[in-house]
Order: sequence, then structure tokens, then C-alpha cells
Amino acid sequence: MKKNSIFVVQPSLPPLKELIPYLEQVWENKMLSNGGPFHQQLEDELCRYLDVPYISLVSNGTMGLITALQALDIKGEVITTPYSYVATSQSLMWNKIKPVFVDIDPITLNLDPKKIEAAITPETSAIMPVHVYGKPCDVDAIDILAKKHDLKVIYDAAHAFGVRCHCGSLLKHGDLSILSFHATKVFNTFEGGAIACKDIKIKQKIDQIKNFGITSETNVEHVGINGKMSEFNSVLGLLQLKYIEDNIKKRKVINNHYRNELKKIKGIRCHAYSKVEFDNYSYFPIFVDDKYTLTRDQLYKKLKDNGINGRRYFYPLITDFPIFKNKSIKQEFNLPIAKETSDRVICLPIYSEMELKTVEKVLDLIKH
Ligand code: T4K
Repeated sequence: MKKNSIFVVQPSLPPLKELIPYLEQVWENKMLSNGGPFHQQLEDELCRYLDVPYISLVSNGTMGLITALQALDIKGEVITTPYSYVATSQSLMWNKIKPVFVDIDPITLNLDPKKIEAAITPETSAIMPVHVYGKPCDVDAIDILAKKHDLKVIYDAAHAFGVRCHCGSLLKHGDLSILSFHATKVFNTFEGGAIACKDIKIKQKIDQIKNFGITSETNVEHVGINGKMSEFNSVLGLLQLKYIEDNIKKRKVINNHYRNELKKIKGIRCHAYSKVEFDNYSYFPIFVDDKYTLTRDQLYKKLKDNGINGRRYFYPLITDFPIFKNKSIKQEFNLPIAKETSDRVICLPIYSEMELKTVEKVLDLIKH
């Protein structure tokens, strides 16, 4: 990492001095993992903050996706998006499920519900959409499709911490929603994640699966895994929660400034989707059109050469990685919108402590 470089994100951290009293309690309790008191407290507080009935904490978002698929016994084929981080599809592969890729909607940049039905086969057992950049999928249309075809819906909500749509918490949609608390996310516990669910029986099964499938002191009923969150990460989560609203507010200021200035630049488009009741401003993607003076990659390089490390989330498309082109999942990909989006995107730096002068520097580089 070059000194003075600006990255696509800088993690938000609570004041270090606030961590010490919590750690003293952890030292006192000697409960470091396997569902200690802070783990329980964080689950309770997140249920309240996110307005969901149940939360199961996990060691990271990917583990959450893998565990969720196990908990719902998903097999065969799952319809998903190629425009995401590779973890979405990898969680399917880990469960020996075939990802079936469907194109995205040009406005939401999420799985296009109008194209899902044509991809359903007798082998389809679920849909795994992603709320990319924290912008909601067309959850109502997906709900209707899932009911009609008796499919489960597992939302990859890695980017969508705290997001609310027209009917409240976005995490209430589908059977399960998975959050990532990775360092690069709006809400981080260094590493971590959570599964939000509505059914106590499913929560219990998730909690068993993430703890080696253990159901009692003398019984193991599921092929489980170690996907638990530690007390240290849980403590961090409790502290981060105190600052989340403030951090999101600061991101909003940066988001609005970017938007106001970028709309003046020919050939630069911002994310068009505005149907978010409460946004978390987790990413700031721009799309570089032919009318701009540089290509996407030239602009990406120009920014990088000047110390601004944007990221091309999500380029290449998942379907372009060799692991998704092997025999067992070979299929004809017809993904023009995803391809076009992936070829034009750059995510600009956005984080709560980002200084206005840094925002101005980014804008100046794009303007001139
Ligand atoms: N589903 C979706 C839709 C996801 O986007 C992700 C993860 C997942 C599922 C899986 O969730 P987890 O299992 O990760 O909980 C990053 C993250 O590693 C990944 O969590 C995230 N999505 C993805 C979109 O971005 P990279 O390879 O771009 O990360 P990296 O290390 O290049 O970090 C980006 C920049 O952030 C760095 O240039 C510097 C800065 N940074 C990073 C870290 C880790 C820091 O300043 N401090 C740090 O500690 O994947």
C-alpha cells in the first residue's frame, strides 16, 4: 500500500479507549467464543436495529451464505446474478449447487425479475439475488415469482446493512438475508456477518450448523461447520452500532456532493436507482459512457496514478472467471446488461472519515 493513497474504502473504527472496558469484561468472563454474553447481546441489539425477528451471527458473510443454503436444504440449481462479488456464486459451488446466471435490470443493477421465469427448470430450488451497492432488488416481483414456483429466496444482503425499502427493513424479504461485516463494509466487526431470518426453527438450525451441526451434548444431526463469531468481534459490533447512524450521515454528505458535481460531467453517470427509503451509501459507483473524454480503464488508471484507488466492482463478471466456465455449469450466457455495466463501472472512494478535500481531488481528476 502506497503512503497517502486513498482507497475505495477506509474502515470506520470506534474510539480505541471504548474498547478497553469491554475487553476487561471478556478477560474476566473467559468466554471467548461459542455464544458468549456479548455475542448474545449483539444478536439482540441487531434484531432491534435492523428490525428483524432473528439474527444469527457468523464468522463472515461467505460463511453466512454457505450456512443459509445448508439450513434451507437447497440443492440442484439456483438462479443468481453474475454482477456481484464472487462469494455469491462460490457459496453455491461449495454446496455443489449449479448457479444459473440471469441478467440484471438496467436501473437497479440487480437480478431482473422479468428474466428469472425463463431460467426456471425442474431442478431449480431457489433464487439468490444480491442487493448490489445496498440498492434494493425488486423484492415484490421476486416474492411473487418465488411463491408461484415454490422457490426459496436467499438474499445476499452483504452491502445492505440498515437499508430500508418501501415497506421497512429490506432484510424482511425472502426466506433469509445475509449480511457481511467485513472491514470494507458500512458496519464492520473486522471480519463477520449475520443471517437474518423470520423463523425460530430455521434460526436454531443455522445456529447448530455453524457450530459443527451439534444439537445436544451427545448428538450431531447436521454436517456442520465452524462458522461462529467470537466475543472479540461481537464486542466490536456493539461499539460500531453506537456510531452507525453518524457514519451513514457522513457518507450521505459525500454521496450528495459527488452526485451534485458529477451530474455536470458529460459521459459520467451515477447509479440511477432512487427507490431507497433509507440508504446506507455503502458504495459510490459511476459509469463511464462513450461521451466521456476517456475510457473507463483510462479514467481508472488516471485516478490510480494520482493516488486514488477506485475499484471496478464488479468487473469482470462472475461468469468470466474460469471456475464458472467448467463443464458442470456450462451454459449459454446471455447477459448484455451485466456485461455493459461491468465494462463501465468504477466505484469511487467513499467512507465516513473521507475529507471534503479528498472528494474534491477525486472530482477534479474526473473533471479535467
Ligand atoms: N457478497 C457480496 C455481494 C460481497 O460484496 C461480499 C464481500 C460477500 C458476499 C462476502 O462477504 P465476506 O465473506 O467478505 O464477509 C473486498 C472484501 O474483501 C469483500 O468482503 C467484499 N465483498 C468485496 C466487495 O470487497 P477486495 O479484494 O476488493 O478487498 P481489498 O482487500 O482489496 O480491500 C479494498 C480496499 O479497502 C483496500 O484497497 C484498502 C481498504 N482496506 C481493506 C481492508 C481489508 C482497508 O483500508 N482496511 C482493511 O482492513 O474485496
